[in-house]
Amino acid sequence: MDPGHENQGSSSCPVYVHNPHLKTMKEDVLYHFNLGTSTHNLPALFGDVKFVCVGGSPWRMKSFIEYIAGELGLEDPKSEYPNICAGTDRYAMYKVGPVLSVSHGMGIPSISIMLHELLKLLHHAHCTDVTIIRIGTSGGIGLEPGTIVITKQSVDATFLPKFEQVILGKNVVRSTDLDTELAEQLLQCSNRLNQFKSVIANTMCTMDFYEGQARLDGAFCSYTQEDKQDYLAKAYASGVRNIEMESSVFASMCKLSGLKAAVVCVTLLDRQKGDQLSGSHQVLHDLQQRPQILVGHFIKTQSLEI
Ligand code: R2B
Ligand code: URA
Repeated sequence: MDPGHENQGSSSCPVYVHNPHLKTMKEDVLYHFNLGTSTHNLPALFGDVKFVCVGGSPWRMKSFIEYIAGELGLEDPKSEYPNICAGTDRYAMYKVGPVLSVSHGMGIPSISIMLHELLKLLHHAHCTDVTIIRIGTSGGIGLEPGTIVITKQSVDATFLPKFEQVILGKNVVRSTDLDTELAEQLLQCSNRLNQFKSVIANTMCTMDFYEGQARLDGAFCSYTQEDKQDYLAKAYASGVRNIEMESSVFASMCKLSGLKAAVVCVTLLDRQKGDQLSGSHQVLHDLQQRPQILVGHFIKTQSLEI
């Protein structure tokens, strides 16, 4: 089913799932969130969600909800934002007004499990017109550290815009298209903010942080410094400006569900100049605030229009 077609002419877009088996189930247990359709009133808890932000670390996603609460003037007088998934330590989830903030851990398998349950949660809650943004960190190529990359296309380690997964022993290839209009809006937002540089470019999504990203500092390495530089130069020539570990499956799953999706990652270092993240804790912490500042500003401007 093509979500775009089904919705033509309609003003609100639901969150699609494509699984006939779900209808036959008496209840749906969202195990890794410790939530479920029989135990929780998902429409009452989540029906008003319009923006979902996901990011690797539980701590960062809590800090994001505190930040966005301030931006939207929705601060809790006690300033306490409970973790909605407190019954499990797999993922953390926070909500303020129309904004949901969820952690996804590191790598494709971790974010993929989280997204299956998140997309079902939004579907069961009857949410409509949801925008979802991954805020994260990455290694840059040929960019000043601290630059934000808003992903145009998420590409694999051969620089192709696709996500491949083995299902029933067969390779299934899915598209990694993201919303071009949303990317452009985020770039304009960054330009208006004028606090740091942002670019729209391709993001390479890898299965590993070390050899998968051509690092020379892992426990194993079978290539030379020249091989590494050659690979990064080829990535750069193909339009890649940053490398991270979740964007491909994020883009492919959000597209299948008909959500407007974007990936906003800060570059922590220039990979052509090094591999180790040796900046001070404070510097790295400050850089990690940038995607949150940009997306916070974007949500604020959009909320004023709702
Ligand atoms: C960026 O940073 C993490 C690795 O340090 C990984 O989750 C990613 O995509
Ligand atoms: N995250 C990555 O995946 N790679 C980096 O180099 C930095 C952060």
